[in-house]
Amino acid sequence: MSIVETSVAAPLGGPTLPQERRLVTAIPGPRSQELLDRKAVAVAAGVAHTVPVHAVAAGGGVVVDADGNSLIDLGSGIAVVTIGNAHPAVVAAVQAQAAQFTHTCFMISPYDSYVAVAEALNRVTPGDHAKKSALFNSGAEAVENAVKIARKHTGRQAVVAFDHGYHGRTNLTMALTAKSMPYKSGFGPFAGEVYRAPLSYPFRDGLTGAEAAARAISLMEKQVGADNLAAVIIEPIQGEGGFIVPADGFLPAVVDWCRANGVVFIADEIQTGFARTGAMFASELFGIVPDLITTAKGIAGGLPLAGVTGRAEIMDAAHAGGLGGTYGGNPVACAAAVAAIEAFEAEDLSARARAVGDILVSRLSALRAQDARIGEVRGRGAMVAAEFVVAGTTEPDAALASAVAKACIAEGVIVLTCGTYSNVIRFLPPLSIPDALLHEGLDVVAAALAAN
Ligand code: PLZ
Repeated sequence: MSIVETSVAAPLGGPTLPQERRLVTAIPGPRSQELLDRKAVAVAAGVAHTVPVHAVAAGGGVVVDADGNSLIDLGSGIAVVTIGNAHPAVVAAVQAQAAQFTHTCFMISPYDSYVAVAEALNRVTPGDHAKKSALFNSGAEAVENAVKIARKHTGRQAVVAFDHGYHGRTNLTMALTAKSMPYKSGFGPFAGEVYRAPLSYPFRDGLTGAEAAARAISLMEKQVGADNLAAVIIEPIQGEGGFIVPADGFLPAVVDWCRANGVVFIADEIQTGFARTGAMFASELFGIVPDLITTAKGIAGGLPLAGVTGRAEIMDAAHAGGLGGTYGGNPVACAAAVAAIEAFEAEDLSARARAVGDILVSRLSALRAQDARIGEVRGRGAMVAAEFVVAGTTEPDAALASAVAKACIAEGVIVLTCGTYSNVIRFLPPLSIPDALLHEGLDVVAAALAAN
């Protein structure tokens, strides 16, 4: 019998769910375990999971599983449901659009919601220059297309990405991604003409922003050559790499160098975008205006959609028919994005992200003051992380990060790890989480740390 048929009646999702942590079985409970057994047989082993529960509903700040457990969500499905899972405006927009039509292919016959998303992206992204957008299905696909556009515009081929960078799992984006295991190992050969520059990682390199920028620029000049370089791509705050916030001045110096040398500066805001960092886009926090910006994740409240937005003259470099894809800018996903972007603005979710961030930083900093195994607490807005080290050193402690994360999950709190050295726990709660639940989640984190 299938797990769905044997499940307890699925509670309604979205904001109607009781906002509580509730454990009625061990994690995983028997119904989740049944699904995990089926998954192991039916789904390729490469598609792993970190939280062993079978989700049946989610909303506000909780995920409810098939056994009736209610877990506090401090991960938002990797920074996707920033506005809250099953946000009522997104649900209504999806239902209305799905009843109207589900697909025409925008390259065959265009429709309004795609154009509306492009207009909204052009309006809400940094800079007041003329902009255009193109829509795709996933973050990786947006990154691939940003590189295609930059190459066509410049007539150059090389691309520079950074240490600790993450840009996706497709062939070009694997080449751009820094970390081998699990993203790249055994999957080569990778795309050519990709070069890696050193980042600014204040906790580990002790450099000022200007010094770190000079180091990166020297590599670009000496090992690549500006005349060969189409684009520089960087996450304003590295996500998968460990929530690394560059030192002040690093990003502006890199942008200035790009502009002086005709290199397209691409900000990958797939994880940082849409109010996550306390601004609509993290670029604003660093005072930079990217030439191109890639978006996905938070854009559509959980529906798969991604975008490339940027200077109109760069975006228009690709010939008619040069960009597209069967599903890119699917009408249901676009309707969701229109509703989500409205909610970001109407609910002032950037302010909410800053308030959530204040709670995260003050609670985690208090923990750090008592426990030298937390080397650094860092982040912006509701994108905050704790980096674990061997006390008194900067030596990464991946085992501790993993043990604490596992203990939190067992106690009904979803936390995610990240980092090149796998020693970082990151906090990305949905902005719809009630403050009391966020505090309870952090109490569980504190207890898990004390017990390990
Ligand atoms: N660029 C900055 O964060 C996706 C990946 C999780 P896709 N990050 C989560 C995993 O293990 O696959 C991401 C990102 C940045 C690009 C991407 C890629 O976005 O929508 O996963 O393709």
